[in-house]
Amino acid sequence: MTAKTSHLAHLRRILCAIAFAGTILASASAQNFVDIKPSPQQVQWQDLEFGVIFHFGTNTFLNREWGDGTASPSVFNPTHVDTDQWMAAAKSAGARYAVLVAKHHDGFALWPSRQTDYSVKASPWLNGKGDLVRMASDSADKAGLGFGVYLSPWDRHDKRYPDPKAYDKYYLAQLDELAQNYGPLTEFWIDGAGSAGRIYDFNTIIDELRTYQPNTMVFADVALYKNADLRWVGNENGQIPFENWNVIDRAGYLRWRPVEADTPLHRGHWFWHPNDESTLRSVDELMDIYTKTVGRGGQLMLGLAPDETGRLPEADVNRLREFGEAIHRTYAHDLASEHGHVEGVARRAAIDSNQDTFWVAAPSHDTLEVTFDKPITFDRAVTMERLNDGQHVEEYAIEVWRHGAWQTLAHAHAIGHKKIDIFPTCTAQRVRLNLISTTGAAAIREFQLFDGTATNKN
Ligand code: FUL
Repeated sequence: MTAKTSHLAHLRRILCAIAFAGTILASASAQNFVDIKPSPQQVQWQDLEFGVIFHFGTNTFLNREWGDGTASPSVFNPTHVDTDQWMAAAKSAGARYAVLVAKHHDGFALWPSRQTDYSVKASPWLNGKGDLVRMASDSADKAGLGFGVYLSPWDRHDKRYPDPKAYDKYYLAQLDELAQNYGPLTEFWIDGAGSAGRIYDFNTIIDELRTYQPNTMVFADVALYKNADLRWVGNENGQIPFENWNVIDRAGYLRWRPVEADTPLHRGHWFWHPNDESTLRSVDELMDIYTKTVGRGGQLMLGLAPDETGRLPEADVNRLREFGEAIHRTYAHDLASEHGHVEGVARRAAIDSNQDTFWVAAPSHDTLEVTFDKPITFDRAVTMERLNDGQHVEEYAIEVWRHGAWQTLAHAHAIGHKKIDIFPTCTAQRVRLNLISTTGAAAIREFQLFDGTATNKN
């Protein structure tokens, strides 16, 4: 090596070292909470707000919540499966997509999987020619709903389960069938129940899923799979009991992972049970759940259970419709957009009842004051942040001008996708959203005001 080449090699080494340090620095700075943004698919998914999940299988016929995997396929024999009815009912409640439990913990597959004998193929239903995943996805399509599947990792039937390698292969092959044959999947649900302590090769499994379904949002408990797109709220009561930040930290690994809160329409029951009318949630309970899930910036995933005939019980259908009507009635008249005035054109975008437009507030702190020609009476506010560039509001208040001062109606930290604040009914002529503290410039899609009590009085 000449002096010249060794000098060049030295220079190259230095440049490499600088580039390497730069990469480390760049990734270190990317690990700043405020820099984490959602993917376009996550933005789209968060706008869906409300989905339903259908549980139907051998448990439906055996009055059980968890099958042990020994039920004979002959028990699965619904007489009038009507997936159009399921989807119409979900739609009437206001749901925008439906997830089908394609395989629950009992291991019984609701589609004619080539990977096992334990499926609808072995049942008397439609002489073993039925495919419930096909029927449900077709009906969801027809109803204009997105479609997704749940494939339980915990499998109490399959004899490969004790052997992680063999079972992961089986699971992946089943997932392949679901990912390749039923159209685009809005969401793929990985349930953590029964899997404590078990390690699955989800990195490989999900890589495979993404090959065929690049836009599917993967839901999982953070403890089970940390690279999923969505996270479990941590309870099944239908509430988000914390300030809802979309970015979470898993030991220094920051990621945008919006929350989904799953809860069944029948308290404590995911599957249908005979004589179970008393567990059916009331409209008031459902509205409370809506406020505490969608109204806290998360996704509501409501569990629905067809009965042994394969239809949703009439009482459930009616309740879903009533729930949809109550949401509609409560949020029908946005007083801010109908009667409010704001200063300047830019602010108008936050009170135009159009989620596609938004107002960009000044960095760190700003206010949005809405004035009215006559006092308005209202009991709730709906505020939405545009999350495409991250979640920026750190502290805010909703205030009214009374007796010469601003008085607080609601005060909290996170707004996120959507925040519903309910307070004692109040009459005022000046109302404001006070962005007390924001990181960078917050973008507000909507600031809406409603009188929920008036609209629900009839
Ligand atoms: C849980 C399961 O154990 C329940 O049976 C149900 O499927 C629910 C949605 O998730 O973890």
